[in-house]
Amino acid sequence: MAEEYQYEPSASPRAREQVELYESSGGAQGNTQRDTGVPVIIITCVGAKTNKLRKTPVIKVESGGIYALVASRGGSPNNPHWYHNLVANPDKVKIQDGPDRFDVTVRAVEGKERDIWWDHAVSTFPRYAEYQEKTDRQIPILIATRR
Ligand code: F42
Repeated sequence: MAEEYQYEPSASPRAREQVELYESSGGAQGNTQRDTGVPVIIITCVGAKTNKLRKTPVIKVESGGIYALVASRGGSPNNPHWYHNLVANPDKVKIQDGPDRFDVTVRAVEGKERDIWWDHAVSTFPRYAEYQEKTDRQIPILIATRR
């Protein structure tokens, strides 16, 4: 996927630096959320508007090899851009989890299935519950499975 698209670093310095450290260390560094130590993965996706390659750190919420990508954006009123990218290009997504990098396909989850993943997400990273309190937006969850 990477050979077809031009990489555009995140506009967030924190996210951009974390991606650089994660990738340059082969996943050995930059692989936790800075003040909680909770593991982090890197999502690579294709821009919904620019068709550029985008890379974003998110919390590792995983069960049985399936990953839940929680579009919390700190509880802001709007979904993160990466969420729009994944919805627009669900088959042009990679995950890096530590040293492992692999292609995934993503899909949104709703209802009971979403509730189960939400509970797992909050038990992994309790701040998600605080973020949901901050906004009327229901924080979307996308499920990523290996291709
Ligand atoms: N964010 C989460 O939402 N969930 C998490 O679990 C999470 C964990 C996490 C852990 C560590 C860390 O350092 C950051 C973490 N973040 C988490 C923050 C996350 O990395 C992102 O910074 C945040 O979610 C915002 O994502 P964003 O995609 O909105 O990024 C902004 C900063 C950005 O890069 N904006 C670009 C810009 O130029 O303004 C545009 C990016 C883009 O993808 N544009 C698309 C395109 O076509 O190129 C269009 C997208 C559209 O909206 O159509």
